[in-house]
Amino acid sequence: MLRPSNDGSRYELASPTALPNAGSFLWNQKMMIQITCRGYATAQFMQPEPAKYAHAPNLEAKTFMQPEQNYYAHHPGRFVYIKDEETNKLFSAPYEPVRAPLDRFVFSVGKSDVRWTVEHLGIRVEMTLSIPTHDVVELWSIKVTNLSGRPRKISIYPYFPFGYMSWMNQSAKWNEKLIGVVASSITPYQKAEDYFKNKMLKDKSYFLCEKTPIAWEARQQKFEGEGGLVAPSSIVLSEELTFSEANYETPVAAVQYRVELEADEQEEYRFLFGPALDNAEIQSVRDKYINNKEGFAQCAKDYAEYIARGAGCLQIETPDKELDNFVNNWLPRQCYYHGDVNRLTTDPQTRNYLQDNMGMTYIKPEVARKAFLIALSQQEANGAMPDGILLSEGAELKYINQIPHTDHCIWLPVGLEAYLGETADYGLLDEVVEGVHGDTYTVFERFSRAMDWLLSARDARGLSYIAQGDWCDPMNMVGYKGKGVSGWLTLATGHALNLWAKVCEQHGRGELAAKYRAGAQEVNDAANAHLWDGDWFARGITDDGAVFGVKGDTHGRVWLNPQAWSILSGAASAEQTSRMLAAVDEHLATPYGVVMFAPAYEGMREDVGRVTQKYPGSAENGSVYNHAGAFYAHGLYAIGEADRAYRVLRLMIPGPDEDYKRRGQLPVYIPNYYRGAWKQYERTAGRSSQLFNTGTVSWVYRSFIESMCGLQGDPEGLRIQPQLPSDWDGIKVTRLFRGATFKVDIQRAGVDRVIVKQGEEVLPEPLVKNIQPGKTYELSVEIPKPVRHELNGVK
Ligand code: CEZ
Repeated sequence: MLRPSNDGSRYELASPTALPNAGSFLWNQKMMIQITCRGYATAQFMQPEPAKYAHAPNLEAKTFMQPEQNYYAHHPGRFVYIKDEETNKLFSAPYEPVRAPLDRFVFSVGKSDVRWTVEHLGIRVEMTLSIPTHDVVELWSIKVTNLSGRPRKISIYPYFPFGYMSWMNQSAKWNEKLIGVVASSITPYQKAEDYFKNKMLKDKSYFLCEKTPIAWEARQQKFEGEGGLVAPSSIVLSEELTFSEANYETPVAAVQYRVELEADEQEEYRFLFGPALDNAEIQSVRDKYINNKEGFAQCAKDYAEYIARGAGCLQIETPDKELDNFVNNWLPRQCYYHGDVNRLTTDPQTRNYLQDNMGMTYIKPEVARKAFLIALSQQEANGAMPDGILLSEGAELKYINQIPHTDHCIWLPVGLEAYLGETADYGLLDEVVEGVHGDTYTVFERFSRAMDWLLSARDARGLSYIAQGDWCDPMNMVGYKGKGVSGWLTLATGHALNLWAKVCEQHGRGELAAKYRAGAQEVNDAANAHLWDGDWFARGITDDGAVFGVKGDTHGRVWLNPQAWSILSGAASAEQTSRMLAAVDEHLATPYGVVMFAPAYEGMREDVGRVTQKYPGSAENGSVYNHAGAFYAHGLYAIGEADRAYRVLRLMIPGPDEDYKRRGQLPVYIPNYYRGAWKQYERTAGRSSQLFNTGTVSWVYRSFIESMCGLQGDPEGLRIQPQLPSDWDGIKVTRLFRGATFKVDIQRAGVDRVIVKQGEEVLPEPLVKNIQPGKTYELSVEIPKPVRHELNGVK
């Protein structure tokens, strides 16, 4: 049903019904398209705010991508109908809207394209989607082959609906000169000032054809008639499409090619689909990609090169081939997507911006460097970080970024730790950053100011205020009256201060290091005094003084984040840690990963907030929220819990075997969550959100590189401290680091500590110093055998 290509660069799904919502995504800095195996698509482009060029059949709210989004017959999609002219039989590729039982189906997901092969009625349809590196347009090639061994007469009808574009003005018609259907609309608005803002919006959508079709349809209703999408009247009841126009009617692009194909004969068609300001722009797109014979090929090559630049810094060979495939091919691709386009928003949440760039550190560290400078230039006068970082001229803080969250400063030293480890670019700290609020400080000073703010934003007990949310966005009513505190944020503050203290020390600022270490100690002490519940840390204390995330709670009893971060911050003693790990195993571990908390809430708790209103087991309400799991894995590696950490990470990747159906997703990205609440809702537990925007991946990539493979930078060079799962004997790793290539063979041996050999020379400690860019280092690394195995006499 599902298999990778030999080199892992593609995944192929052989059924349109086994994982009906499984899909893939392509992006560039201006657009993104997510498309399912059955042909439904959600695409957006930036102008500079996100917009659509193919719409739902009624006016949509403009909001972020939806988890577990559903598809329906009229959902935007890209389809091709095939009619046998002799029998009048019909099917559609890739599968929707006709849903005919197919003889063969292959949905093939590549890193830089998406392809389908569909066979039915003795006809093969091959569809390929690619996008350019810089423009907003979809490039479609549709190849039709006669497999039946006899001459055939067929009609081919690409069907690309535009949907309901606007309630003010929408239409579509055939354009002779452009050779395509052009739909026009006016983005609805009501304020006079918006007229001027909207003037330059790309309100046209087009479907251009390389070859002139014999007929077309531009009006959705005319195309469908009474037959509906399963048997559109203008296909089934008429020999030719009817040349309809849409005049303030829902527009569509459907065109018809009638062909006679000899046995084995093939026809190829090419199309462009996208948004434009006016016909001149559409003409220029046509000139570039269709009139220029090399347009498609050049575009595919350029785009593949663009994607290849995000290949990352790690290739592994482990006993788990599916893991290798994911880590070598798909995980860096997803990190690159986040780091390169910032989720296609003009005001990414500050925590997302900083964490997405943490992932970019391992792919293009210069991008991460710049992100620190951009973010810090928007630091508020009091040292706080704003809720979102504005990335384009005229951008505004919108939606979630108008709600005060108190955690944004945390992510500065967290991301910096990764960045300095990877680059040792301590010069960054001395850069002078002019602020948008008129102040000027160095990076170092700005970090200190952010840490000072964290220290100041605490109550009399020393616990961190939560306002209307922390990392958990929808935890909006714990502290909206101004008193509530976050247990997680308190512990995260401890961790951030310790991380920053270390940098202060490395930067020759011992007195500041001492100050921030003392601050961390104070914060950790406060957490221990007010939040330790005997076996785990509580999640917070509400405005009215109720401690929650404690044994007495029927819902939201144990939360993962405070446990993970108490390990990182040093607040948890060894004794506390072992109690917490046992509690996590008991309350939060599920076959599909570790849930963010349990039991999931089943009704509104007004002193916690809208997280409790989400459906139990979905999103932040007790799902396997992978971002939280990634923090936990990071914490586990910090204390040498390699097996637990690996299990948490491995369960984030769909598969193998039957697990795919449960997750419903291809192993080409990690989703933001899998359904949790598995005790309450066993049937849906493990189901993927299908949302590939998530801070998870930066952490997971980091964990595989720095912890599992144990190849982490420090000021002197590359430190080697692998933490393999105990049932692995060894792995091979290629790691790019500071311009050099490290080929590392890691094997278990009868040693009591990590021994690194470079050639015949045993290094005095597991650290490669004086790294020469351009050089290849071949290292053999011996690591101790797992204690447990020796005790059991298993190996
Ligand atoms: O958004 C993410 C945020 O982008 O939720 C995370 C948070 O840390 C990230 O910064 C945890 O809350 O508002 C909501 O209810 C949504 O659930 C968002 O919080 C969530 C969506 O998954 C975004 O796609």
